[in-house]
Amino acid sequence: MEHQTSEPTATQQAAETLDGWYTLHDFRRIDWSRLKQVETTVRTKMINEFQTFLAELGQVEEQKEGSHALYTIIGQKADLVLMVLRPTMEDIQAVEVKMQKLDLYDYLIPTYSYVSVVELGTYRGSGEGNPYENPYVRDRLYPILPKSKHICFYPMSKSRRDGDNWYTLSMEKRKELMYRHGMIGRSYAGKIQQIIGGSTGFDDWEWGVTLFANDILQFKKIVYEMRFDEVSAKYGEFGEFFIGNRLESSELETHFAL
Ligand code: 76R
Repeated sequence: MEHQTSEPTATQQAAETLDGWYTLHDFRRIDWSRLKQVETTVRTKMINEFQTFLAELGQVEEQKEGSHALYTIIGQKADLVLMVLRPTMEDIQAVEVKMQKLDLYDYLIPTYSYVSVVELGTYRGSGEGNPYENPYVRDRLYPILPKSKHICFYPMSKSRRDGDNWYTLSMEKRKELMYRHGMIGRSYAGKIQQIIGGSTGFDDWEWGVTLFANDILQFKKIVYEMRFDEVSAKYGEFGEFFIGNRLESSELETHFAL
């Protein structure tokens, strides 16, 4: 008896990703009431120690062995975020441990953190040859973070609801949808820089989205516009949003002045 060809199963081809530097977003609240009890000279010393730490991170960035960014956070979810990128998760942890040993960090209370790895999708193909040797790809996988005035961070997943399950869509369909997503994204060229961190298996959501802009209103515009695009409208599920302003190391004395 002729063997019947089996029906295509619901299992779809997984998207291939290119993975770059590991990433930690470390959100902290400033414990002002305790900090107010610290003598000015002691506080200044703590800030200087923090500035030395930031200068060390700056040296790593100059060697192109990682990158970091310090921003304030507006609203009550946190007061500061330090975003750090490093080649390995061990390097990430080393920065985390070093940071936690700083005297100032006795007064910076953890409120949220996010762990991911810089990810590029290959829905548009990954070009000729080894993509990890392509300079354009390398610049995006191992990015030196922009010095933009503002940051926006939020975690998100793609839905697995019956009817709207991203993970049961065919590769062809996902490619088509991601193409449209990319086109919207590109219309923000020069206004928004985005870093997508893949976090499936690493943290509670599937991606961490970090956006940088000099005009803070562009965050609202791009996120709103994407909400009408099928990828986000039907399949996007979002966590908490954090936005903030760039905080230079040289501004820390003023920022912490009482
Ligand atoms: O064109 C390309 O080469 C890149 C295409 C591209 C991919 C594969 C792209 C472009 N993104 C991709 C993947 Mn994106 N992105 C988001 C958000 O709030 C929302 O609704 C969504 C949050 C924003 C604002 C954004 C911006 N992107 C992804 C993925 C992984 C999906 C997967 O693999 O299933 C997510 C979760 C995601 C989410 N995207 C762009 C942007 C911008 C600005 C671009 C254009 C960037 C450029 O061309 O340089």
